[in-house]
Amino acid sequence: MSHQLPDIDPEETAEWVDSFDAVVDAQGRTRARFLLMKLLERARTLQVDFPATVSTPYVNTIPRDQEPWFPGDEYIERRIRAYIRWNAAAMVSRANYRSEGIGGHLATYASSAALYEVGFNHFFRGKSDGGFGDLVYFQGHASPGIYARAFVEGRLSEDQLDHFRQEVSGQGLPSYPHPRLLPDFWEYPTVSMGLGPLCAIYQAHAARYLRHRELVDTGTNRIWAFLGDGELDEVESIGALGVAGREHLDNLIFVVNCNLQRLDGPVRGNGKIIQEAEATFRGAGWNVIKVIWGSKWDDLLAHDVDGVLLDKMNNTPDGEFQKYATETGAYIREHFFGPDPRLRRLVEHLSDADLQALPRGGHDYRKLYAAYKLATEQVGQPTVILAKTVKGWTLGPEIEARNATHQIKKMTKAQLLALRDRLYLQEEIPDEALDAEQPPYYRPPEGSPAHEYLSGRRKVLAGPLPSRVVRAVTPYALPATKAFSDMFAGSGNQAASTTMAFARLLRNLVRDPDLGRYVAPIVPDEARTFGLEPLIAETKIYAPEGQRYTPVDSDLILRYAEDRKGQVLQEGITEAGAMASFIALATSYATWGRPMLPIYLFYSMFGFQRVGDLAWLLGDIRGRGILAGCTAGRTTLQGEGLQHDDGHSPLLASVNPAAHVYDPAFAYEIGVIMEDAVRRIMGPEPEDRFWYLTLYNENYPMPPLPDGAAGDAVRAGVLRGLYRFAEPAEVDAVDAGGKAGKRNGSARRATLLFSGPMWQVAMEARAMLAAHWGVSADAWSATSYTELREDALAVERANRLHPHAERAVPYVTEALDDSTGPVVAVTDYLRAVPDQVARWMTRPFTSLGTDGFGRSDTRAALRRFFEVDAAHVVVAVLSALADAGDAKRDEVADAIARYEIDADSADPWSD
Ligand SMILES: Cc1ncc(C[n+]2csc(CCOP(=O)(O)OP(=O)(O)O)c2C)c(N)n1
Ligand SMILES: [Mg+2]
Repeated sequence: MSHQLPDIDPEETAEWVDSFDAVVDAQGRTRARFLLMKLLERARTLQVDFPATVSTPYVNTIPRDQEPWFPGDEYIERRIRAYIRWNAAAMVSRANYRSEGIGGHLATYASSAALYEVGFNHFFRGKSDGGFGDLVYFQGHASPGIYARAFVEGRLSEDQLDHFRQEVSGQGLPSYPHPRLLPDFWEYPTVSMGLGPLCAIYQAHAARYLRHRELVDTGTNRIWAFLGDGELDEVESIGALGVAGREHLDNLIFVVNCNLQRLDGPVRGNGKIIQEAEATFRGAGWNVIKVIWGSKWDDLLAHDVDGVLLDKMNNTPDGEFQKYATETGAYIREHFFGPDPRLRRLVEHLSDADLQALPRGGHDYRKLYAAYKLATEQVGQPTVILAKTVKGWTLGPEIEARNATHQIKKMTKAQLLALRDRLYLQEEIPDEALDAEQPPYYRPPEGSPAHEYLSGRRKVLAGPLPSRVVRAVTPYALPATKAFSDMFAGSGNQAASTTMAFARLLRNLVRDPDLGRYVAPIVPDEARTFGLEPLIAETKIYAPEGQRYTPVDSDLILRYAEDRKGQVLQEGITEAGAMASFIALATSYATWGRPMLPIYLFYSMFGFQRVGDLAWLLGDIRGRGILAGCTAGRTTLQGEGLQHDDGHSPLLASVNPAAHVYDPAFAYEIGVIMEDAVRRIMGPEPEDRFWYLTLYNENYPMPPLPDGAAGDAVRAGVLRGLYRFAEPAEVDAVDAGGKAGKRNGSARRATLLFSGPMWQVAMEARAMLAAHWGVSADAWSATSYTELREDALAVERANRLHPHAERAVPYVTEALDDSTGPVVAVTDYLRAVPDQVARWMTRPFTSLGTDGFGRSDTRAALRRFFEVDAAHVVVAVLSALADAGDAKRDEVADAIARYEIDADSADPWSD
């Protein structure tokens, strides 16, 4: 590298290199390394800019002489920690003795108790001062410890602890952080590993967005994310680190509990997870603080004049460190210190017991305090604290650092006694009180020093945590109907797609004088595909640093405009990131007391199937907002092929209990659905639900919403999921090739159901049925099979459980009852979508859909291939009529021949 730069003083350079060579020769590599490190440190002090090295030696980042004064009462904090440790273990154990197999975790919290307690006693801010406090993402498997602290604080009762993992009674404690099931307590779901850290990064990003846009003052609030070292394996954990580095999110702190173990065994048995993580985080622009060794190691390091201890620390793999955590002092002396006489001498003055008790940094309260303090003072960078701990710490030799530790859920009486002694709780938990199956809980009485201290600290730090608070806010004035009525007018002769209609509605919403600024449009990298260039030019892309360059299209009206106060979140090519951003804004009503209306538009194929787990988290966290799956439909998106053609997202969305799923065909349907959604999200009685709309890029003239009572009926039907779009067709003439038709009224009847662009197919088939086969069909827009199914299931249940009540009829059954003949549904998704309502059909029901892998071709070719074109709909109707004796088999055969259907081709979905 440097040889490409001119050397202005080769002699001086040679002198420096020679002296360095001499050090290596005379004093060895360790000393040479030391000198280099010193020089780099000096360079940093003198602000000589030099690219950061990715890793540092395996020692604490903060040297002993730079540790701040510890302001707490260490003795009493240790007592409090002991109570919490005890109650956490007792709760899980009791639950498992009572209900075999109910599960729970002992070892995760046991390793991270000090990590949390330093936070609770000195850093995490609550909300009792009217502020929003700190946003803390607790490691999912550490939840027993968080419940145990809430119990010690008096926030949870013994009875509640005894309902750990038994939620059905209504008063139980969820196994993990689930705001859906314990909405006054948990705030951020984390247990699906990787999603917590990802969401925390975007939470920090969204906090800045809200601040820059002057919507919420989030300036003093920190986001803390606690995660496991094994969790770093998840791509979601580390995939967005660059966002935090790039945007200088110094409101964000990660604490990684590096107990060197995951569920099965060591995280990096042959390597060093802390060193690997350090390099990853540093490379992404994070401030890294390593807390590896407890205070007792400081003296040893101070005497390590030959650097042999440091070498040993650097060269010992994690698997070995795990082993030391299970071994005696003699073993450690022999294997860690033993091989090198200089090392052995370093610990001559220590007994075996001393050696065994040399603690790791993550259990050393002062070291952690120093790290947290530094992290909270860091400016311009997010911080990660990598704290080395022992998994199952204090739980005794049969549990600590064992490979099976994660799975241990019950403790024997002997183990509990040992734990009690280790925690010095003989007075609080006397022998006679200790029953293995029902170990007692312990809460320090009110007025006791521990209780006073504990509540005093939380008072200073603005109240308890976690605590989910939904503040009452004055509802916004909902957008004037003009924003929506634009959708109701139709497009005349002009062809438009539902995506274009939606983009226009979005622009109307953003321009709304009351609601507009709270709308947060989100896209990964597809704004152009969805026709959002005008929106970008108008409201600009959020960019924390503004636009520091002249955009290439600066002379155009539709230019790529970035701004510190920009409204559009263009998150780059990261569906997971965009979804995490959406989640942060979808919950800002709770987090920041500021309801927002996030509207996330994505390529529908890269929606639920890509980030389905985040969508599940969105339901858990009670998010409110609009998801729009654009370029939807397996045959409507032409020319893209198998990995782009979405033929199943409405089905994937339908399994999410928080989702309202709609598949609109026309602009006015979008208007009706969105008007309802905006009211239910932002209105006076908001619902903790989200909406999923599929949007297409096929252009056709958009019909208007009918006026008056007819329009009202359509509106109601659109929201319920089904309404009649076209009356039964007139059948007054039958062409020469067809069978004898009858005049309308006595003609054969059928009903066609369509959704989205398949309305064209249905209407064409309706005309062909009338003209060629004397069948009068009506056509219905099925805007949501999922809503229809939910209604039908509710009715079915009510009927089942109330045998004497009058039989209620599901909406879908009732609606379709006023016509006759077979029902044929045609969808651009797999047939399971319309089949959601098959069970409530009182007429013969056939569904045509696009099962199988997508293909690239023209729409016409694809619809023929997947057997969802008008000809196939006609054949399906005739076939059903023939089954009912209302048509001859010959008619079906004639239709197949007439429309040139290859009846002997293979199923399109068979490969
Ligand atoms: C996405 C996902 N995959 C798997 C699991 C199951 N699981 C729970 S805890 C765990 C190991 C956790 O190890 P680590 O992150 O190191 O946390 P520790 O308990 O050691 O602190 C696994 C695999 C999960 N909860 N989420
Ligand atoms: Mg771990």
